[in-house]
Amino acid sequence: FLEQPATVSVLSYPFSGGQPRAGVDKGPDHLVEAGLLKQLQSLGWHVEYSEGAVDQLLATVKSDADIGKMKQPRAVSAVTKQLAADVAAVAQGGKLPLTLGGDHSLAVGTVAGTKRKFPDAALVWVDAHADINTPLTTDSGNLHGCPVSFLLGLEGTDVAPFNEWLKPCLKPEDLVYIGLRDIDNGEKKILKDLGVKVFTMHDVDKHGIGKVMDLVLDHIGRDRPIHLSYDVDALDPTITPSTGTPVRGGLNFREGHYIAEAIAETGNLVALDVVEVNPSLGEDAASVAQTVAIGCSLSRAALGETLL
Ligand code: B3U
Ligand code: MN
Ligand code: MN
Repeated sequence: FLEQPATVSVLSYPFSGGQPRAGVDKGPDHLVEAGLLKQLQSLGWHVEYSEGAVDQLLATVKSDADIGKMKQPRAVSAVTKQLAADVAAVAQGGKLPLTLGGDHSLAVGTVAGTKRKFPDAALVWVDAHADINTPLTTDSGNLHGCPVSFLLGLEGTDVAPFNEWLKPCLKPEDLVYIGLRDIDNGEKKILKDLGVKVFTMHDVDKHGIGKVMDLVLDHIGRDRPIHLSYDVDALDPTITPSTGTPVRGGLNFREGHYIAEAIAETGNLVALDVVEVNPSLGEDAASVAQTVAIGCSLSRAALGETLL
């Protein structure tokens, strides 16, 4: 689905407004400083890099009072609106957008952008969390817990400011989750009612990651464009400690990379998000360095790095 020479356009989006912890906006700089761009070049990709104008976008938001339960809705909407345009432009140019977050509310923009070029794209969401709360079901009000409901257009998501630019673009059958283990009760009901394909950590334990990825690809099909949205908190906190909402019992190092490798092997990846790296969290500098290094190695694996 990409044009030759294969080009990855890295979009840095230092945005933290979808959740309360400072520091996740520093994720992109740390990933780039760790050498991500050169590493992708070494894999044979042409690499472009640009920084989203997050500060300028946020300057357009004068005040951002809660709307219902939603926190910082104007900031999230302004940033994801521009990100959708950026991702769509990259995809229209035959290149692969790699969005570096920032928090996972950014996926409202990335997936909406992918869907403008590839309406048939499947979405593989790797996360400890389902991020499918709606403005009506969310307890926290943090919009990084809600992006999937906006993409699906669930009840309660047809709200300003999002409905000024965002239209539902995802169908429940387009979506597969891997790694979930912290799902709110309201989210469980939504997932069951919609019949979304979910591979929780229980399923990874039961089948092994190899079988789970076979089932993932059986579900979405092997000839469709794939958007991979990777929250580093899907991995166990011993592997990626520097993230805002760690949950024990996660993917181990190989399981996490195998997911990315199996998607790469399809040759159908058209967009990648790597989100929720927070260099301000974690016990020490080694925790941060390890989390950042894994953000890089997951990106490489998704873009075709193999062990042999
Ligand atoms: N489901 C909870 C917690 C959460 C979601 N995503 C993260 N945490 N990272 C919520 O706030 O919606
Ligand atoms: Mn997430
Ligand atoms: Mn998460």
